[in-house]
Amino acid sequence: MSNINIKNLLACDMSRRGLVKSTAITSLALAAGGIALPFSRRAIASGVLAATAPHRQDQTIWSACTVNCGSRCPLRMHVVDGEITYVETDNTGDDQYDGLHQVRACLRGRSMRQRVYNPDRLKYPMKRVGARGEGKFERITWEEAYNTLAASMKDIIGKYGNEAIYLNYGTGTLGGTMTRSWPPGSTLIARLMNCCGGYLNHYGDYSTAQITEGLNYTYGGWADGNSPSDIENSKLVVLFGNNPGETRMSGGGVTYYLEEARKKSNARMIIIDPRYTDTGAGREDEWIPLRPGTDAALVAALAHVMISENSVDQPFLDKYCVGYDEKTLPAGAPANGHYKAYILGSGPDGIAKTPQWAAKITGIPADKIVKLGREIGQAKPAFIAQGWGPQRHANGELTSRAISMLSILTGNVGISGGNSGAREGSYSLPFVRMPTLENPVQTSISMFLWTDAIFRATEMTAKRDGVRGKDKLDVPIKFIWNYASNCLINQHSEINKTHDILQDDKKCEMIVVIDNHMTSTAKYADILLPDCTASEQMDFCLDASCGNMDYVIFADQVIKPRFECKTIYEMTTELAKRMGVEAQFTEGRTHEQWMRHIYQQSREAIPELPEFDEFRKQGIFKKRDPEGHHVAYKAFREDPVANPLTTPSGKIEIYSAQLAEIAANWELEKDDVIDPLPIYAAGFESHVDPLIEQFPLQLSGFHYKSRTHSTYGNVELLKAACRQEMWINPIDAKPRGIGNGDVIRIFNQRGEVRINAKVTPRMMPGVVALSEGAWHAPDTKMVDHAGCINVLTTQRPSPLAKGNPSHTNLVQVAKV
Ligand SMILES: Nc1nc2c(c(=O)[nH]1)N[C@H]1C(S)=C(S)[C@@H](COP(=O)(O)OP(=O)(O)OC[C@H]3O[C@@H](n4cnc5c(=O)[nH]c(N)nc54)[C@H](O)[C@@H]3O)O[C@H]1N2
Ligand SMILES: Nc1nc2c(c(=O)[nH]1)N[C@H]1C(S)=C(S)[C@@H](COP(=O)(O)OP(=O)(O)OC[C@H]3O[C@@H](n4cnc5c(=O)[nH]c(N)nc54)[C@H](O)[C@@H]3O)O[C@H]1N2
Ligand code: SF4
Ligand SMILES: [Mo]
Repeated sequence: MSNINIKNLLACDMSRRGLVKSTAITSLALAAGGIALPFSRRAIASGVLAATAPHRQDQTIWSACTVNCGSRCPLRMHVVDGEITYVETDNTGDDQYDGLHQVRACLRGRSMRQRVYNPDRLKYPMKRVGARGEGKFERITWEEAYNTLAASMKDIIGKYGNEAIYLNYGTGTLGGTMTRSWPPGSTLIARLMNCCGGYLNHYGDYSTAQITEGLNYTYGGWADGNSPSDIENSKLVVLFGNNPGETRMSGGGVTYYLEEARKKSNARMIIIDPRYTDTGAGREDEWIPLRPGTDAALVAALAHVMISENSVDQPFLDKYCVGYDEKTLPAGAPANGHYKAYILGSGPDGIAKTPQWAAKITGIPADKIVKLGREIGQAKPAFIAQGWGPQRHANGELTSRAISMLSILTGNVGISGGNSGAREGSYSLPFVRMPTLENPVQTSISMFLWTDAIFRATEMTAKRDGVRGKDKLDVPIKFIWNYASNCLINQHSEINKTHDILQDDKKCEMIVVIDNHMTSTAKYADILLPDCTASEQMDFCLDASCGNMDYVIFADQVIKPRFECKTIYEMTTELAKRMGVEAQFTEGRTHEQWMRHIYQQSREAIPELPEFDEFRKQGIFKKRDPEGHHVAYKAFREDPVANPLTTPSGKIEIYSAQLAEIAANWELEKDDVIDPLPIYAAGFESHVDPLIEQFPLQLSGFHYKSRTHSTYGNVELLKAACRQEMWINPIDAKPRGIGNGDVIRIFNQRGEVRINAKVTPRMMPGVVALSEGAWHAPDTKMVDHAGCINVLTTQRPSPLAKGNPSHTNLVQVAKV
């Protein structure tokens, strides 16, 4: 079995499984149906219609929800006279958990009709006429839009070079193949730009910037995880800031596996999160709230318990790891620079990481830490995993490495029922993607620092700002492609600062936004292009975080493009014509011909795939992992010499010499810590920052069930079902005179948000939470009235990854 690391080929959220397995043939029992509806609403609906209207054509067409929620779902769209009348989901297969179960869409996907027919739909190409962000536009023709863009591209490339052109992060349709919007290098925009000399690239993502960098030094590359289906072999499940009940909601997603697998193993489940999540909601055995940003302190104390009580897996640490104790500390590391010394207090800081020490930092009582340390030390195998909430912090790189230490200390890596301490992994079908050619430009910036690259680009260096491929940036960003992204405003940190940066159109000269809706980002466009939704074009949809049954969806064209909307392939083809690169760009293929082409290649990799037209009727192709469950680092565990990791030593690096070198050479700001060991360091804007005097509450974000980030944020039904509120404990609400439902002000030095309070014991005292993605609604004083958290977040990056510390914020809260 060959292991191919595919992290760099795959998308932001869902494809992170680290490994593609070679396919073995298993018999497939796909129910031929999918379009056959037994007693469905279709029969009822057409019965009703038949009584009132002459014959109308009622069709069911497969489509999909392609947003970035980490899941993927098929949608069966009911169409009458060219209009979607209602939406259903997967009805194929035997629907057995161990078989080919149904991939049922969540309420967001099922409300797709309300996104397609939303009053916010962009109808025509437009150009800006007011100031940026004012939202004043004038309708133009597609001809004018294409010609303006081609002229601007030529002008900017001529004046500044290709590094002045930037593809902004955007995941609105990353589940698609033709329409795929992320990573930037895998989009049709990239293909176009690669035909025209290239563009400034970005690395990292808003989802996992810190863990990607952090665990790269521990495991080498993207840290893989066991499939959640493997929990059927676990005795204990420990989840750090991992909330599949809200972030993996599909019937093909992690939440379903977690529940079904736990039914089989009866594994205890402990949830460590400042917020009592829906993943818990009565299903957990224990919820342990802790202060945001302090997981590494908790882990250090758990390690103290396990080391003191001799429950660490010493043979595993000796054979597979570097730097646990003196024996495996690399040459060149300082004396007592190893992990055990750090924990027991004989390292440079001289502090023993006792439960009492951690209790003060985390807010978890010391006796609870002792009990948890014993439980984790004794229950084998244990599935220890982290979501990406703990790492989306100022000290997230250290936190991600620290949490993985629990799996490492207990020897749970590479075994069935265990896990690496990273997020769960899954099986992955080797379906072929649209080829997007090579970017001739090597320079890249962290996806989070694009605003800096507009106003202080030439000051940005490799050692201070993480510029890659060059020692420093030579030119600022002058042209931004913003495709299926709300990251210009809504999803990027510190909105008021971004607003100021974008106001000056001498700095960034051209912003082109391609979206379906008039989002807050769209308001900052110079040229605004109306895209087709997934319902208006044909595509394949894939890359779900899907346990041990992967699938591909044939998302057919359901209705004609609305208004003057066009597909991304048509837009980029027209631009390629005007840039003189059409032949290279299209290779003579239409949209459908490209799909048939990549499907043909995919069938070579996955021989069980049916013919194109059969697949089109069938809608979804599912296949179970021939290995049973995906076990991360299995080959390494079996034979670490034959199958080394890609770290410099080939082993798990608890002490990283590479990080020691970076720590010695990079220029860091106050409170920024990079360390060779997975230590606890509070980071900036923590609960011990002097700023706490002025802003005494820690504000953490979370990903919300009513939206996928901001997408679906304009569906009224979903807004009413799951209201936007700020969670606050009664202990913090009472002295502020705040009652449940009251309108409150949440503010800090960066801005102010007004929204209703949810007063609830589900929130840890001292911490408040606001879900990310609400549509920014500023008044004339830039006070937001929708609950958009990015008014309050900072653009200061984390030290190593230069990533977004979205969940690290200090605020004050008051009743309006
Ligand atoms: N404070 C805070 N900020 C965060 C986060 C956080 O936790 N806290 N999370 C971060 C994370 S993890 C991520 S991944 C980012 C996500 O940020 P984005 O990638 O910007 O995700 P969305 O907000 O869903 O925006 C996607 C855009 O795509 C559009 N779209 C949807 N479908 C289509 C389509 O078919 N075609 C086109 N052209 N457009 C389409 C939508 O209308 C929307 O405007 O946000 C980040 N921002
Ligand atoms: N419904 C829905 N699903 C989604 C998305 C969405 O917007 N909506 N977005 C998708 C995307 S792109 C991504 S990247 C993923 C995001 O997945 P995650 O990053 O895992 O989601 P979050 O909600 O940001 O964080 C998970 C939990 O971490 C907790 N947390 C915050 N800080 C800390 C901390 O310091 N320590 C601990 N222990 N816990 C902490 C939060 O309270 C939250 O409950 O979700 C995906 N799924
Ligand atoms: S939002 Fe996610 S879980 Fe919901 S239907 Fe879409 S892909 Fe499925
Ligand atoms: Mo994400």
